[in-house]
Amino acid sequence: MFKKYLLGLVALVALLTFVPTAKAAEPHYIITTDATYAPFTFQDKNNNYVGIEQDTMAAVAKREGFTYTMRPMSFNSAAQLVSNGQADGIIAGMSITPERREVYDFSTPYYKTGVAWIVKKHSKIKSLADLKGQTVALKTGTAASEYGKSLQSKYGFKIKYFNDTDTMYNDVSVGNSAATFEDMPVIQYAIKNGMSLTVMNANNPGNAGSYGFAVEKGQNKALLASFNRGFAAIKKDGSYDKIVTKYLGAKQATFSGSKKDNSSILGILKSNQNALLKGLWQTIKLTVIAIVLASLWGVLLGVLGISEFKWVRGISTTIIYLFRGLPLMVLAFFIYIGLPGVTGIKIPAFTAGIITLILNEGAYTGAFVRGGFEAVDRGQMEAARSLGLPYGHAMRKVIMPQGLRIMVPSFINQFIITLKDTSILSAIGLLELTQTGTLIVARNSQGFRVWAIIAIIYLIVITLLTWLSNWVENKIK
Ligand code: ASN
Repeated sequence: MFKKYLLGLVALVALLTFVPTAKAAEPHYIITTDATYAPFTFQDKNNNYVGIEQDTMAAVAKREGFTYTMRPMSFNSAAQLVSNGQADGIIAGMSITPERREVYDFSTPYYKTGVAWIVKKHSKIKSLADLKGQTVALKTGTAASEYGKSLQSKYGFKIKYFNDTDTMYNDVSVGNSAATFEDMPVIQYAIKNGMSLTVMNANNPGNAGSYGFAVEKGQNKALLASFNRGFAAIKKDGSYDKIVTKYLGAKQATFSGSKKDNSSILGILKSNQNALLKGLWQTIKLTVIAIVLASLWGVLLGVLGISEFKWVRGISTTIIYLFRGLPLMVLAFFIYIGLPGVTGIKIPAFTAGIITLILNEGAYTGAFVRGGFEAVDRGQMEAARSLGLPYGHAMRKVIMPQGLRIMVPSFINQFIITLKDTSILSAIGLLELTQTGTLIVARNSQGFRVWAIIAIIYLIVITLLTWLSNWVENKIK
């Protein structure tokens, strides 16, 4: 009897302690967005994501009492992460289309759009017919690119795909591509802020419907309902319109610094100092962690590769073959976007990036480590064994020290390659140095200066890394 009361009491206490906290805990969501889609989402000079969508999301979340992590990346990746359940929602200037309704559930529309076709200022191209034989730049996976593609056979142009809007614009403005297709509000904002392009169909945009916030079809119903409720409220009380005016009315300088800031390399360096430092720090973190772990993994693969046992050698050879053969970007997409769709386990972009580097760089390291060990005269192993040293001992005391010494230059080489390879991880939205460059160009349109700065920073870091490696090499000797 007493036991029963006690149990009841415990249950009551548990209920009282947990129920209120469970109620107080706000739901947390992962939301993806398109990193370079001003005025909807873009980065300001302090590396903060701003724009109509960012302010809208913040206002809705505050009203509805949820929190979220915003993950900016390319539109295509952003959409895929939601369609395979890795992220909960997407707000990325995403047109509500019938095809997409098969895969996503959309909120009430929040912005009307249309498709523009765009050429360089003072271009000789006057009509779509002039595009025959020319190249048109499109952005992967977007409604505007579908629209452009639907005109391809009629007008006979070639297509080149880009991952982000700004690189695509730049390709047209420097004259590599003759034209591009993009959403009207997005291109108009860019032109207003100095992009030297011209819209050819300002009064006659292609039909593209409206933008909506989206979740995976049939999933995250609570989030979608919250968005709709919150959006209706901020629309009603006028705060949504204020947000729109704030961005459409603002000069680019408000977000990207003054003209003076952007007219010299020094000015750009100064006004983007925080962004560049953050990007550099991310690149260094990725590089150092990847170098250490990939080297360990690579040495292990190398040791297994000269094992006494054939099957062990087989495992090592297969792993090296597999991960050396896969392009780094494919591997990154597979780990970050592909695998979680099947396993249901979400992997943060940074972790996915590190795993990608370990597997790829580790495979290369494994290959040269195996080669290095094999290069140590086989006679030495036999000599060591005939002196009575067991295999493991002979390996550690005789073969490995000599082998590793031969490999030092290869290691240094691999370290430098690893550093450079981190730039490929910008594709999965990691805000390292290269992605930082993309985002700075997105707001100030100073491609030449920004990429010169980024290139110099890489060269400086690579020089430091080489010095450090050489110093270690001399110490070893
Ligand atoms: N407007 C594009 C679309 O709906 C998305 C984007 O480029 N952010 O496909």
